[in-house]
Amino acid sequence: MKLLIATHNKGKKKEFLDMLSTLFSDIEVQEYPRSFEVIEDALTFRGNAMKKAREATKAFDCVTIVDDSGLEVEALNNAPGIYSARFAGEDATDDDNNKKLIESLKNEKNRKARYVAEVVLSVPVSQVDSLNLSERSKKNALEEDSILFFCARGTCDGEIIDEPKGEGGFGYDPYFYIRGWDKTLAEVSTQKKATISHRAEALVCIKKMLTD
Ligand code: ITT
Repeated sequence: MKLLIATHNKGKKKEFLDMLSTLFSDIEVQEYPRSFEVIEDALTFRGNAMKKAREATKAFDCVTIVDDSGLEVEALNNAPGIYSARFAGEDATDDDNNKKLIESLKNEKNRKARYVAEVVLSVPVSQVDSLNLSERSKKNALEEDSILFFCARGTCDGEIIDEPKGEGGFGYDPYFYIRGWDKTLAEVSTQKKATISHRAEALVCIKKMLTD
């Protein structure tokens, strides 16, 4: 099956590749050109994820997977949320965003946070046969403009710590601490992260919708 992983975030792409290869067989990944940009101007994770999926599927006419994801911090009224990639400004790096996060939480005792991912797998109606979907599983999708959209949300609970730990993961992972593991998400392998991650939870739901 040809699949477009429509993200410019290398960390996210690596995780998708790793998880998809265990969930689906025979995936041929399509190239996603750097020049293709979707303006993320919706006000929800779902809205932005649908917009990315819709525009990429129309442009490349291919089965597509996307997510819109982010970090919600309780003491910051769930900020940065949908603005997680640009918390410290339009062209912010992960380091800039992490610095702003830690500054924003200075003297704050409540460190509860969670990651959220809204994953969308979109399938042009003309290519539905390549997925061998049952009539029942097709009913799990929203249909719009001759595209089927399978959508699911996943979350991952943790706490924000002041000092980074670990070299793995991406984004806020070096500061995202999992108490039960006594580790941040940057200290574990991609495979271990996928046992609890927001992205993995959503993807497993989508896999269930496809095999219903
Ligand atoms: P694409 O839109 O091209 O996929 P992006 O990085 O802009 O790339 P989002 O708009 O969905 O993607 O923003 C997600 C941001 O949320 C990401 O840049 C990180 O800052 C943060 N984030 C989401 N999931 C994360 C994870 O698993 N680990 C660490 N940070 C994460």
